[in-house]
Amino acid sequence: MGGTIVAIATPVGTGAVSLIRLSGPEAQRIALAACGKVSLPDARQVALRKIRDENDLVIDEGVLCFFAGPRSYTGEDVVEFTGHGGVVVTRKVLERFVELGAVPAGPGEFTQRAFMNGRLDLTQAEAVMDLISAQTSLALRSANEQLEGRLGAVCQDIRAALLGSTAHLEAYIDFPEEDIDPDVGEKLKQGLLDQRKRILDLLATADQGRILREGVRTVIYGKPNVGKSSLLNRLLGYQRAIVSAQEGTTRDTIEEVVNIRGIPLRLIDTAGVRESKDEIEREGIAMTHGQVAKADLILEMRDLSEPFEDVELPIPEGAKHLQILNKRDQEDSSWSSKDGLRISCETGEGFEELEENLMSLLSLDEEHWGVHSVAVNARHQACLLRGREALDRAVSSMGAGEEPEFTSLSLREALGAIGEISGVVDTEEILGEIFGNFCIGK
Ligand SMILES: Nc1nc2c(ncn2[C@@H]2O[C@H](COP(=O)(O)OP(=O)(O)O)[C@@H](O)[C@H]2O)c(=O)[nH]1
Ligand SMILES: [Mg+2]
Repeated sequence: MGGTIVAIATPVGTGAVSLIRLSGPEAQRIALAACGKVSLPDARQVALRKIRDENDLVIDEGVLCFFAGPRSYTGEDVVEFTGHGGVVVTRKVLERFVELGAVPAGPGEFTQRAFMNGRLDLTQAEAVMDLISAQTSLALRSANEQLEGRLGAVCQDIRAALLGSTAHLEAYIDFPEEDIDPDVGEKLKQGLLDQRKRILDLLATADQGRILREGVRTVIYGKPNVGKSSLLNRLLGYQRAIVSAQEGTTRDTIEEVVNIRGIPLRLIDTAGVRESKDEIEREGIAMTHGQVAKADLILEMRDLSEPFEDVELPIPEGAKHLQILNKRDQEDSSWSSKDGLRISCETGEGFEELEENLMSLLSLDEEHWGVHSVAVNARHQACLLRGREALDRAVSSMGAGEEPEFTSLSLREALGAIGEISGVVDTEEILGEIFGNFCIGK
């Protein structure tokens, strides 16, 4: 870190325009040299400029903007050149900047610099990536709220309160002749329990966070030919999976994300479950059971056109599960006394009701979601769990009348864990993990 980095910030390919971004102490010098020494526009103003090669030949003409650090995305001097969006011309401009001393940026390096320079905390930096990869309006809203710093603010609050308690407790360690006043001890303990509750509240959002970021793992499960692949296709709106009257057509699992009322469902179509002699089909059926075991939601499908049979497929205990009766357009009379959600993948009947059932089963809808302004990701969850464990140790050591040093040690650990969330205490390792998943130029 420290040099001047450059990257193409727009996707590679042909488009109307493409944006090339420079950041670092040399950004201004490099841009000026590339423009053939014509002055740069004032900070935050745009001007039309030509980028020239070493022989003064024009490579491209476009709009140049200069952001003087620290008032820029990265906190450093930043230059953005918006040129014509051709693959070759864009690459040539990039190469020209490299020739003049810039270094190609790694994934997420601009955002990492923004974090290093205090423009964003770590949760906000992660939100940038969440925002870019948001697949639904709810995921977008959640990313925007995190980008505003809500999660970071809650964590900072918890940390500040714990820090206060730690300082208070450590004052007793510094004056060993004084015992902790039982009243003060009780207050300290209550303070820790309050923060523990806030940590638990954040932890409770982890499932929603995963669903927003990755989708609800929804497995379509049933016997062959009941219409599982037809359901996937219908919900997707196009023919993704092969549908056929021949049993055992789907042998592999097929995964696609659909957006149902703002909630991403990661739909997994599976091989129908039956006794099979075909080795490949048997492999597929084994995969089906694997998928069912990992599912957030199981859509168990049955066929109304076949006579009713009183056999149930095994469903893991506690799994969210919805039974769907398909082919209502050809319902056999043996089903007439049976309740259940009836749909037809052929005619599209019953799909409104299906969506409503899904939403209430997941207790998710846009209105409901309004109360959850933050939803933690797997990294936050791991930090929170460590924080909670350390806090538990601190609280029980106080109750057991142990030396305050023990309590203080556990509190320090809790502080470290919570601090990692927003990056107050960072380690190289965490940063590499987070920013390595970014796109180049961000
Ligand atoms: N009449 C009727 N046929 C359906 C319906 N859904 C699927 N099918 C037919 O049932 C057969 C099996 O469908 P498919 O989606 O391949 O079932 P899968 O083996 O469970 O994936 C195909 O011939 C479909 O056209 C439905 O709602 N009504
Ligand atoms: Mg199928």
